[in-house]
Amino acid sequence: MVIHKLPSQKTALITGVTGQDGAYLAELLLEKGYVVHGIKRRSSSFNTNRIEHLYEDPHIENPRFILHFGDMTDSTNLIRVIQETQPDEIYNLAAQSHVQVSFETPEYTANADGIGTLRILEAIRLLGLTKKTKFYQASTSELYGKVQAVPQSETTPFYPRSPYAAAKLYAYWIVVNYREAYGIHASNGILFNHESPIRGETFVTRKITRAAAAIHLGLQEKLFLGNLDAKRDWGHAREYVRGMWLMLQQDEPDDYVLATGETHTVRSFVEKAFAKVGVPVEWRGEGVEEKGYNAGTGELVVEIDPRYFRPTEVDLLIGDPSKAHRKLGWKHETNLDQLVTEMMREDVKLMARSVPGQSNTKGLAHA
Ligand code: NDP
Ligand code: GDR
Repeated sequence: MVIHKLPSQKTALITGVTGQDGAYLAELLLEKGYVVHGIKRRSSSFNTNRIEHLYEDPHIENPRFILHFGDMTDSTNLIRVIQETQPDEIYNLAAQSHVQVSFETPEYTANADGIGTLRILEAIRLLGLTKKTKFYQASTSELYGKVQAVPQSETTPFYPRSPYAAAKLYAYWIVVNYREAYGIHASNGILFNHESPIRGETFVTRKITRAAAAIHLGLQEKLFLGNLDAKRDWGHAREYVRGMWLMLQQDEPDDYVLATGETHTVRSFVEKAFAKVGVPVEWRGEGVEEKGYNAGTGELVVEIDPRYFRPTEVDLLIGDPSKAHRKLGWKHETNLDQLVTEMMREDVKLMARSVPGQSNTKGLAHA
């Protein structure tokens, strides 16, 4: 395919374009006039739902959104795609991103999330793009792991608590090293949890909003969860991808925390989500015996399943985003209540489609 671009047009390459952040970032960059290339994995079923609305027929002249097959574990593929696309900016969002799954697939997670990052940095170097291509790495608040200090900032020591976090630790430091050794404009965004209606269904927020919607519509009886006491700093993904872009617009590369500065338990997320569909949750029992009941009807709606507990947990995350505020002019806008409202509204709509004759969003009139 021949890609003609105007001299003023920037080119970006996004790995992980089919994921939550990849979809929001592709949308943002296309709005800004970029030519956007995305790497997607081959899958036996469609994995492009989140970017369907951005899709352009590759047969049209000068498409601005172009997908390439690829994988973070395949250097030859990464080198070829980077050589062909000659990007001004690379956003490395691809990862096996589920913390609990990383305990089951530690070697693959290290390969894709850790060495995968090295493969891209090496490609930039081997292709002579160290002065041209700016690089963003999707680093994570999971690096802080076992609490050393709060709120966590760019200077708080890391203590990873999962194979995922250990892989991302390698990625973080190899980015710093390539920046210092070869002068690459490479930055780490240390992003705290960010969610949205297109969040993966097995992360706890989306698991809760989908289940609350399904229970409300009579499609499911109860929800099984793990550790209700974990505390997370949850923001909105759309705002966080803007922060990624801002990092690459700076004269100098650097590392930045993006967070809201507030923390909440999983338990309180459950209460907020169920409240949006008129179900007040009352808790009885302790530890794995704790259960959540619909305080109105007495029905059991939440149970603990120990299989969702992690061998090592990250108990408390609360970020200090003041550097990003000061240097990037970035600040979160959506608070947790607004985030839960939006996720619940979208999941009730989604679930209602599977109920014959049901398309209402009753109970969400106030949401
Ligand atoms: P998702 O899990 O939604 O998306 C991950 C993306 O990576 C998907 O496009 C997935 O493809 C792709 N991918 C996975 N493995 C490979 C591989 N081996 N080769 C190529 N592509 C691969 O994650 P998010 O969008 O939520 O997160 C984006 C990045 O930010 C990740 O690196 C994550 O670790 C990190 N992060 C996320 C935070 C969050 O709260 N969301 C917070 C901090 C960091 P497919 O669709 O085919 O599965
Ligand atoms: P996290 O997100 O591990 O913070 O990683 P997740 O939503 O999976 O877990 C958050 C907390 O909820 C607890 N929890 C459960 N989690 C899941 N998934 N399923 C459950 O049933 C459940 N019950 C309780 C967990 O124990 C945990 O404490 C996310 C990912 O997006 C990473 O890629 C990213 O780097 C970090 O956020 C920042």
